[in-house]
Amino acid sequence: MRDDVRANTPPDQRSLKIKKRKKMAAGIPAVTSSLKHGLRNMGLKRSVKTLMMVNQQSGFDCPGCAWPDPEHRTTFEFCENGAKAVADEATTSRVTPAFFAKHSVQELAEQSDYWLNKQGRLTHPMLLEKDSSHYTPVSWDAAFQLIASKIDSMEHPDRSVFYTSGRTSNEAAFLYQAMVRSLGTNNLPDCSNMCHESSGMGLIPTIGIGKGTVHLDDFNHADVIMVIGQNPGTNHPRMLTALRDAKQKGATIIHINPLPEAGLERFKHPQDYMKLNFETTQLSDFHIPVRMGGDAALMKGFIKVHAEHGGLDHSFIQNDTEGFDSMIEHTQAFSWPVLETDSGISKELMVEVGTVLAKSKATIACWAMGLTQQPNGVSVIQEIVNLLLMGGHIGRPGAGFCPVRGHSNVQGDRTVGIWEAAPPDFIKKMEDGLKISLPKEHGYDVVNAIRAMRKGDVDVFFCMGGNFISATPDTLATAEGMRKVGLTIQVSTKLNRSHLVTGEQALILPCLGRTELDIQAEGLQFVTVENSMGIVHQSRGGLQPASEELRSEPWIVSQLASHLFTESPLNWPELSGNYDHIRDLMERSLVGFDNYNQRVRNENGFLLPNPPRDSRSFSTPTGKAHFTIHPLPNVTVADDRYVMMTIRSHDQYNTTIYDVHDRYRGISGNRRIVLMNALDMAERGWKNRHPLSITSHFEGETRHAAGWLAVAYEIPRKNIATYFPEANSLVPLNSTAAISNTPTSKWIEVTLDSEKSLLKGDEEE
Ligand SMILES: Nc1nc2c(c(=O)[nH]1)N[C@H]1C(S)=C(S)[C@@H](COP(=O)(O)OP(=O)(O)OC[C@H]3O[C@@H](n4cnc5c(=O)[nH]c(N)nc54)[C@H](O)[C@@H]3O)O[C@H]1N2
Ligand SMILES: Nc1nc2c(c(=O)[nH]1)N[C@H]1C(S)=C(S)[C@@H](COP(=O)(O)OP(=O)(O)OC[C@H]3O[C@@H](n4cnc5c(=O)[nH]c(N)nc54)[C@H](O)[C@@H]3O)O[C@H]1N2
Ligand SMILES: [Mo]
Repeated sequence: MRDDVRANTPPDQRSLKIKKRKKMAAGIPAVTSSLKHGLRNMGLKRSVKTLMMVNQQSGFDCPGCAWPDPEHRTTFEFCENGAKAVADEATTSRVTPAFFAKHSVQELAEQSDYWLNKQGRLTHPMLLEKDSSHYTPVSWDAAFQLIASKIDSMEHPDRSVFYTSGRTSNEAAFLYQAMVRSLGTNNLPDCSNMCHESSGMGLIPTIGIGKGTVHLDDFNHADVIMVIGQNPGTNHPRMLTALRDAKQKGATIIHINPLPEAGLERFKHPQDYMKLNFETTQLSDFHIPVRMGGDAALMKGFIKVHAEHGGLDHSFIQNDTEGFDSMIEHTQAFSWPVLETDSGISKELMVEVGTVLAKSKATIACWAMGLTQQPNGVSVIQEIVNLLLMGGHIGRPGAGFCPVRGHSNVQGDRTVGIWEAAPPDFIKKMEDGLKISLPKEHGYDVVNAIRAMRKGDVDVFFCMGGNFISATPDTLATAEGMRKVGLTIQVSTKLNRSHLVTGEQALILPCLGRTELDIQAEGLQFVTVENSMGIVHQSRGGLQPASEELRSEPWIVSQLASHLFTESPLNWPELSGNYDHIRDLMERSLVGFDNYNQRVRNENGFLLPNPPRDSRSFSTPTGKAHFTIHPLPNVTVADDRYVMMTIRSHDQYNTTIYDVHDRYRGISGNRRIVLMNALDMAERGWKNRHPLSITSHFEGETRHAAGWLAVAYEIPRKNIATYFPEANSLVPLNSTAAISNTPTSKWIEVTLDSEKSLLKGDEEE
């Protein structure tokens, strides 16, 4: 019966409304939208109480994104979308055992992601037995016994896989990886594999660290800030404040994106209304509507201009880098017509902007998924490294690299050991700290974990947060793999599709969220997180937990570990009784965490070491920063094909759909839409709302999804955009970026076909 559970998001049949897209981000609509979501989910008193704690030194870290907090904070240190993320967790609705008794898994699987999330917080551990139609309550102890017995009966520890999403605290993530590695496997895939993996893989060999090299204050000293493949108005709204401040101090902002995303055109800080300041700031000086995948050609164009216009930091190039001459020689060989065709940008614009870059005394490059989820995600980031190294834009005020992280603690999780391919020196230090011998062979990343499931090689699949089935590529293929697993376990706060597309047996373990009080054996606890700029700080919730049956993530790990290991040098239950004990263990097992318990109690936390930023030193094998050489990716597709990117709307947090609107892009009422160039539509005689089906093509295979509506939009020709996760069934599992193995969610070759009308009347607005 469970075999026909739908793995995809059912089409939302509500009628699509199309308005002109917005040019300005934030402002009054943002204030009303935060309030609306707060009031709807939490009521007035709880909204005020909760929102006043967000990102305060004594409050909790916003689960919205990983953008850092300023040292001097206002009472309202959150944005519209952070407020939505908080309201979503602090909702007063509940998913109880009675709810699961009423609805079969099959029934729930037919609901949309929006509906599932709206049902509220999970309250009890629940078990789905083999061949049964309903989840039933289970005790925590019985749940741990079931997992332990399954793990015990495995032929090899590598038949278990442990996924992590990026909201998990440092303490929980550290204990979790210690448990998994003690078990004898490095199968630790995480959301990073689908997110900024390409950034890490691009930066480690070139500058010796897989993280950004700027402080928030660097934005106040930059001449030029590039924002590449990123939509901060929606996904990192507080970044707009930093850009506005930089702009007011004279920085030039260059926005490189196939779409003209709202926040970068005009920005109005919502808090300015309270100061009766009604002016808006134009943020970007240049919008470069690069065609999808064209950034490598664009960067090569900038490098050529840079080389011709001077602005080279000769002593830095000479003393601290390698490979400059061959990189320049290689880049000069690309002709302008080739660079123009591949980037979709004229030589004039490349020269104009390249000249601005060449003159800059301090440049920051920011980027996100528009680059990392491309087939050439790693090498295009290394082209940015080439560009910035030429001018010595690293390790000095106002300059450096800023990969803008997504999940609020995704960077911290990696720092403390959530890494399927951790290097030997990291494992060695971990072994010394834990006094346990750990496996050395690399484990599965996300894509390889799915492949292993499909081959029947996985008996136990444990998810520390996230929504694996909806976040991963190739939904139907992943669902097929998931159903071959013996036991799947989800540690979650909210109901999602991963609770409905499961292994033979499935467990839901409900946990505390960021907003909630966390009381353990030795009293009230706080956790710590690391933001996008390497600052580790505290986070403490203040709300009563959504149910008495909720447990903290560190407690869940320590209890499971106690059931798994009869003998262990670690006293697991004691560790989670007081998180200071976990932090002491982390101090011994990780680099950069000296006096952890003391330093993290500083008001603004502490900074992790970052050699390129702190001392312009590079932990590469040669001790120097490296210029690298890359061919141009092939961005040309057959005449009848389009290239599709899958992006976020303004009303979602990854797979969590808050509502069916995308305010800035002027779209509401339906998420199964295809943004398309008006000329491409005209060529096929299509108008707004024209019904379509999409077929993706990869290595001779096709994947098909029906029930989409065309929307004319400012997007380069032959490029189209759809929303994640609806379009994930079209992303081929094997289509991944070279080296990082990240699914190419921003580069999917597709054909489009007319469908019979889904709606009455196809009239245009
Ligand atoms: N409110 C909210 N906040 C979030 C999230 C959320 O879902 N909702 N998600 C969080 C997470 S985990 C992450 S990783 C971040 C994601 O933050 P973003 O990376 O901003 O998210 P996407 O919507 O994937 O947008 C990618 C951008 O890349 C552009 N793009 C696509 N292809 C190309 C290309 O070839 N070249 C260039 N130059 N640009 C391209 C798209 O037009 C789009 O503007 O946000 C985090 N914050
Ligand atoms: N096509 C396409 N696919 C993509 C992307 C894309 O741009 N396009 N983006 C990729 C990116 S960048 C990312 S990061 C991944 C995201 O992948 P995931 O991190 O796996 O997905 P989320 O949607 O963020 O996970 C949401 C779920 O997390 C649970 N949750 C929320 N808070 C907590 C908590 O505090 N603790 C625990 N234990 N659980 C919690 C809730 O149950 C919620 O339903 O998706 C990737 N997939
Ligand atoms: Mo992400």
